[in-house]
Amino acid sequence: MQKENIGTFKLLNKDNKARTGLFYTAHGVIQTPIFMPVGTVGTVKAIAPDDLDNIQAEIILGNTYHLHLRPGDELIKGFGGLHEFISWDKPILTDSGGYQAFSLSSLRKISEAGVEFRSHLNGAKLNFTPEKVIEIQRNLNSDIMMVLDECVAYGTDKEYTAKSIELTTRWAKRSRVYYPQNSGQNLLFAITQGGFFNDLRTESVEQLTCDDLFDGYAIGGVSVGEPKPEMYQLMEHTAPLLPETRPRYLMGVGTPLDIVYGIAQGVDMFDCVLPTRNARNGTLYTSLGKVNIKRKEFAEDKNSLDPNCSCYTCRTFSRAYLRHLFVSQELLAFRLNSLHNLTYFLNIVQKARQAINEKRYNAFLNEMIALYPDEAA
Ligand code: PRF
Ligand code: ZN
Repeated sequence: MQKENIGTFKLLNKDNKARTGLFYTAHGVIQTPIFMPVGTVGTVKAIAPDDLDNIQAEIILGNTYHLHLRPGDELIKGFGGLHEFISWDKPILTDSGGYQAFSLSSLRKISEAGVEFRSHLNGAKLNFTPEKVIEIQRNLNSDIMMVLDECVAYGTDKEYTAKSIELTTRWAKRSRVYYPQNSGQNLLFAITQGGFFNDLRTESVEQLTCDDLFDGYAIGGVSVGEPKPEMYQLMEHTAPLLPETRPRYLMGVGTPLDIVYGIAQGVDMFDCVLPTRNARNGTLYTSLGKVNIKRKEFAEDKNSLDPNCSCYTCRTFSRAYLRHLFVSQELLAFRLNSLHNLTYFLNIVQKARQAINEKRYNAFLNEMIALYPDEAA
């Protein structure tokens, strides 16, 4: 990638609020809207990089907190960075670890300086500051770094949430001061918060976007246990407030329908453990809806899992064999199921891009609502 192009976000087409674009990072260009497979500890579980290439994954996630704990970001730096360490030469986005401090750890203490908490592995005391998580992500050499933020729990009151967005803004600005290269080798995204209060969401976006300091903007604090209609309302309110000229990333979302709905609101990037986690418990997404592969009805089923999928799993194996692998707890089940589910999620964003480019996104959204009637808000 030519240095001067890094951080460029080129808008290609719009269909109402939905948009397609190209985002330039140090390890290549990603097409948006995009789904990013989650590889928290430096591996997309059960899947090797050549599989990821085959299913045309364009960018994967890693996690600052997990990789700092094990094997250590200094060690990874010694290998030339995370791409070299894990043998993946396409873009990597790393989450800041702030969210893990809130979701995994007990005994966390939040202050102006940062967040103090204990390792979920050995109980060791950790101190994450905005500067520290940038330093870790620089050691990892991630293409897209995320700032440290505070993700408040669902149901947090307005008074606390109002103070919290101010802190998240001060942390984001400290991160930018610590690594001042806008459009640098390591791009930096800010994370907007604000709980489920529209006015605080607006305020958080205004505080973080006013000086155009960041290479992209995320919506954090969603999918924290709220009812679906609240989540959809929040997306609808917040996504259009974000700058038109920067990529917008909805963190930790979601189901196929959530993603398609988010795209309709103008979101460009998504990540979620759903395809890989569900693959490992036998829940598979198909063009005909969700399938639980362990069910008896598939015991002698000679058909492929999804007649409309061209992944290795669907090209090669019967439902009966996939069921057998799963009920026998064979390791191959994890790989084949994960390959298929990731293919399904990557196909959704591919189809979404095509629908936007052909100005028929609303019809595509309605097809998806029809496919997942129980999930529609
Ligand atoms: N902040 C960060 N990472 C996240 C989130 C957040 O709010 C979410 C929200 N569900 C997922 N991952 N830093
Ligand atoms: Zn398949």
